[in-house]
Amino acid sequence: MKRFDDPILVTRPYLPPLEDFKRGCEEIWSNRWLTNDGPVLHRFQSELAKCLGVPEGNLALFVNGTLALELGYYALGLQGGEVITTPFTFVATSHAIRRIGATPVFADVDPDTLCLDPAKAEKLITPRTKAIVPVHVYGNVCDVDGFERLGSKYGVKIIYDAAHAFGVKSVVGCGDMSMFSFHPTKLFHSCEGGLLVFRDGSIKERLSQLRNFAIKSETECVGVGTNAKMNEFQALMGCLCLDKIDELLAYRKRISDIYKAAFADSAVKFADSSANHSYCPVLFRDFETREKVYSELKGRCNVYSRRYFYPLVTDCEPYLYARNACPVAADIARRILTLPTYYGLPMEDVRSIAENVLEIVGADC
Ligand code: T4K
Repeated sequence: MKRFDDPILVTRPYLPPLEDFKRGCEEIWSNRWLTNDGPVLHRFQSELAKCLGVPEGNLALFVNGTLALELGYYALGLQGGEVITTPFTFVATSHAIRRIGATPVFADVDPDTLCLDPAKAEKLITPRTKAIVPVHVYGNVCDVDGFERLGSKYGVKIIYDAAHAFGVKSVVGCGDMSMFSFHPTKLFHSCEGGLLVFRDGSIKERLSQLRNFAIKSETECVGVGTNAKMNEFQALMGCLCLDKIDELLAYRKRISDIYKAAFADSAVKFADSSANHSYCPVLFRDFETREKVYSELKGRCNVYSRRYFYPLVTDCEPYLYARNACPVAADIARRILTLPTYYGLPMEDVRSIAENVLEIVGADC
């Protein structure tokens, strides 16, 4: 069993060369413009549009992914309605629904992709349903065709929480809207940040107003907005990380391939089917094995894996009304562990982590 001298964390952000960041700061100094739709933000937006193949009029940047979701839901008019979503996600997906005055209704997930199952979501559609919010969890792609069908059949909005899916080309432009998180724990980041990509370009102006207190002009405030603007330093970090995106993706694929090969003939199921390898989730036989691996990796190996996403959202206090509604998700949340993956993690360390996991599990198999 290998014990690492320095702790291995589940993730570390990519940092561009400091000299490049300093050069960008010099530009910000000379602009003397720090936030509120500055020139670096505009550069970041146009580079993202090019990279994603989406017109600039169909995307908007925010200070973080949670506020991007909140304002996206709000701009699409979900307040007061029911929104069907998955409990197997980070709490932000549901918090944003609640914070705009809508009610999350939880449907179960598909046991293979771990994403919301459209057939289970359909059973919960009522006249009060305004939207469905599937999550491309770990970058694993949802059944997009299934959700498109539900959107057309019932006239409900489809909004993807694509927080984990930056770099997965096929998800861009799906549904009415998608949100990508640029938090430093993501494979691509802007210190903090969130991006909305939306089908209907006519809501761009509304989103731009909502993130700036709903101010329309010096003398007009046209709604109850908030402050969710991305600042110039975030945008600078985003531009510098975007320059490196192909390398970041390629590096993660190599890590994922090592874990995949290591667990191929074992009782450990590797659950990453994504194209961006943003996480390296593994499923164990039962809760006890998962807990043992989590604590022994930490205690004996100095490796800090994470139980994303446990507890399940419906086991968290604000959502207990739906406790026990999703047995597949509940089972997965008790058996899953995400292993370290990030740009710069040495491949021999990845091999050692996988060997440690197999050794810990060994006696139980
Ligand atoms: N929807 C979904 C499906 C999401 O997963 C998220 C966020 C959102 C929406 C909302 O997007 P944002 O508003 O965040 O843009 C983290 C993140 O805070 C959160 O962004 C993320 N999902 C969630 C899955 O994970 P924690 O509490 O696990 O982060 P923390 O601080 O424990 O960091 C994890 C590891 O990363 C640690 O071992 C330390 C390391 N780390 C972290 C940071 C921030 C670093 O090495 N450097 C750093 O700067 O929540």
